[in-house]
Amino acid sequence: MEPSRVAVVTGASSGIGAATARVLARDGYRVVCAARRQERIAALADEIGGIAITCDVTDPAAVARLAEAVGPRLAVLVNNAGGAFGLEPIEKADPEQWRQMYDVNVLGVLQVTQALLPALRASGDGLVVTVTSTAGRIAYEGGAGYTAAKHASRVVSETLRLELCGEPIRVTDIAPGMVHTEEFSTVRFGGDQARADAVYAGVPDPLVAEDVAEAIAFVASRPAHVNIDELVIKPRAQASQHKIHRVQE
Ligand code: 8X3
Repeated sequence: MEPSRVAVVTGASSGIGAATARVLARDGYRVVCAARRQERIAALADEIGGIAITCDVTDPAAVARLAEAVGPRLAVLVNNAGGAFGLEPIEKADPEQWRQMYDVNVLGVLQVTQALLPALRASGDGLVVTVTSTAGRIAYEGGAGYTAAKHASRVVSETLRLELCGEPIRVTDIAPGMVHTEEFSTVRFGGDQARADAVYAGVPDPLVAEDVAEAIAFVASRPAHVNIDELVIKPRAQASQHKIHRVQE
């Protein structure tokens, strides 16, 4: 691969985003690490020889600055920024949390993809990977705000593939199941660590961020004519959303 191939990873400050930035840098990409928390992405960019761009994907001005920093050509965009807020049933759900989830998981993907498509096209071999979730394929109690948003981002990805057919841009939806990252569940439960820990309690080996990052690197390393449409990745202990093997701790 040419050493100058550029990749953008949103939500690169932690978890799957940070792991993906590291793996793509290892594979020879110059990685633009985009996230809101400047200090974290600055340290990551230093570590991997990349570039840190402070960016809230829900802020159009910040996204425009990201596109400007990326420049005229881009090989890989990883739409990873996203998240879940709350686990209340529909009867009690907070519409503001739903709005935030739609904003970051759907409109964020829209805005970043719109801004970077010209550069992806200009590279002659572009790839858009969107990190959705198994939540984009199923429903579970208390999850409607998040699952609805992830279903939407999955459909955005599918539609983009249709719209770009015939152009030199591949489109992939990566759908992880249970991934034990430092922040996903803690953020979902507003910092309640006990509730966050309970999600993974007794699960022998949940996925870790690196498992998903390696899948993204695999997708990116396929020849230009090979489009991996979708990858659903779960730990062996998770046969479905409601069937998870747990051992007594
Ligand atoms: C995370 C998977 O099951 O918490 O995207 O919705 S789940």
